[in-house]
Amino acid sequence: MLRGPAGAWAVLGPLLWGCGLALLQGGMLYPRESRSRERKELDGLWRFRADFSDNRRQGFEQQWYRAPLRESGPTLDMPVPSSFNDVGQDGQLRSFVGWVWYEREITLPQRWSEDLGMRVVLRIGSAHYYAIVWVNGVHVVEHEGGHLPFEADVSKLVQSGPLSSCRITIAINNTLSPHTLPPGTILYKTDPSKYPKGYFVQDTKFDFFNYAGLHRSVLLYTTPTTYIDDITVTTDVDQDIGLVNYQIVVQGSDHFQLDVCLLDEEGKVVAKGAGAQGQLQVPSAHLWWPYLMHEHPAYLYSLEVKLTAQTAVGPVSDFYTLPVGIRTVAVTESQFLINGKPFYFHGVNKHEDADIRGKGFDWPLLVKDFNLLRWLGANAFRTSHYPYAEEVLQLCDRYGIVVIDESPGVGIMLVESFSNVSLQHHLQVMEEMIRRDKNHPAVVMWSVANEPASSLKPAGYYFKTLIAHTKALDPSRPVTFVTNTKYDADLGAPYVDVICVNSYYSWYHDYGHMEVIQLQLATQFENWYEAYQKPIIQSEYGADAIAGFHQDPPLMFSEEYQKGLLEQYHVVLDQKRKEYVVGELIWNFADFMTDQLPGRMIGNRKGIFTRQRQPKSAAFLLRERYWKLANETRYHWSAVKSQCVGSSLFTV
Ligand code: BDP
Repeated sequence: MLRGPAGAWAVLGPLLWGCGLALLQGGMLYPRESRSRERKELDGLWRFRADFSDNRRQGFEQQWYRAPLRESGPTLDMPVPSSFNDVGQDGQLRSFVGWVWYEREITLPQRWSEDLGMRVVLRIGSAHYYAIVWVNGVHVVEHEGGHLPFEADVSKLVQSGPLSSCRITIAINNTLSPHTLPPGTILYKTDPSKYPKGYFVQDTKFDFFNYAGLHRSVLLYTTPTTYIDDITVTTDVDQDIGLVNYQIVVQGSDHFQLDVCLLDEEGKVVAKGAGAQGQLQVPSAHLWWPYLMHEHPAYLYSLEVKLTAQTAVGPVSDFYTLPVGIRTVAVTESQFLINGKPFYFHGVNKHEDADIRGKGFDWPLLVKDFNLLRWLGANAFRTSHYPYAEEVLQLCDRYGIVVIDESPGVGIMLVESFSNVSLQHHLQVMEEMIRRDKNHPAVVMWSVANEPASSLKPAGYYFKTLIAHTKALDPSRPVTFVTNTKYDADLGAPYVDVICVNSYYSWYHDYGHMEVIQLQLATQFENWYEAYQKPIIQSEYGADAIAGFHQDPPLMFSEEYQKGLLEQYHVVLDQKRKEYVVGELIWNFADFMTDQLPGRMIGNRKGIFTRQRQPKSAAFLLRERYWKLANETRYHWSAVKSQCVGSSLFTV
């Protein structure tokens, strides 16, 4: 109802879903500069207008994309990347539901519009939730889903006339329906004694604020017209030989030559190959090890790909360099193995969330978060509850922070959200996510969902199909979803490789009674293991604490209670990790914004850091614990490494 250009969403949505996976063509390589590729970032101030008209469709009725936005009414300055919600003083804009319009006029380098051998691509890193894009008033692309990138080849538009400027208009709708990911419902409140005419609210079943807007960079980049479209790398190890299997897709010509070259961190060539697919062998390979597991974690090689082709406009070359980590991942009945060694996940769950910018990408925030993770001794996190920015995964590759990469399948509660329409879309999202993230060594497992209503009847078929499809797309990684359903009622659990279970003992039940945690947690683990004989990760546990609230004896919401609850969990985790528990991820790394609810005091306060990234008492507790755990599980460690942040906690 709120979505479409005169109802186009209602028509387009199902059309897209109907076509399903066949629609997804082409690669989604991260736009890197190279000798043949340039990029122009369009971050900064954009013009912005929210369509407050009753049906939210005035922008389509008046075709706001046809002329500069300022000509159809007043506009605001809006920073990109950022959520639009928290940058202003307007409460109505903060909670706005419907279409918002972004616009930016840019000047292109003359070469870009004149060189017909150049391909110009517009790439949008994330537009939450549904986006329609026009360039100079011409519709170029639409995309559903707020956490994954999409692109349009705009060469013809920028090369079609004397124009050196170009106007990009993006309409974005944040409305969530039972078939979106995450799902939501628009509730119309029709009692005239309580609500004004046409009153509605967006209802969701997930616990974070539905921030919206252009959350990641928008950019233009170039490639030659014959170009490297996709690269897929998988790795293996045979004795001490690293095996790098590669597959390259080229677009634009059938007559081309491909040369690949693998360089080590010193820039020395260690292997060479030719052709669209093959295997490179690296004797005495440096493996990619997680942070704190090895004296040289996160070793990255560089795969340099060179394409040469004959085209109508003459010979062309394209160059792309991909970081490659050589490592293996495997799961046994009771272990998670990286490079054949048992790996214990000791880390966090995160959110993309911060003051003012909401879910907008921000380098200082990102670097701060990684410095905190390393200070903490965390070796892993889950991208709860959606795929994070590509730059986040790049830093994980570089620092050795292991990732459970999660889809936006959070809050799947309604029976309708298990329908074929929803499933089809979920399959497509998994395809987009794997296409984007498949080459990151840091990503060791896919999570297709968080806390779905997996005891509902259709959940069995839904998860069986979803997980089988995910495995078919990427046979090299285990697949899971995160559950809070009882072990004997969960219809999706039979299909996962690792059981990821969330529990909040003595927080959402038995409030204030920390003395019951050990019994309840031990029972939880024993039940799950007996039922499935699969390794288990405690994928969430925690308690709210308002930073600076102190109570002794501990009371809920105090720092002491949060700490005390964690300590109770740790007793049992220490017993069960000797058997089959392979990880613990605290909920949450930092406090984060949610909808307004009686149980939420300006957001969720289960962070061990505040939203401003300052530690609560629990952060120091976890720091001690994680460094202790790291001491137990490192391999081939010959010396104390001074470059390790917090290395004073390391023993030799
Ligand atoms: C879990 C959810 C997470 C919530 C957390 C909580 O997975 O998104 O924020 O509970 O209630 O069930 O704090």
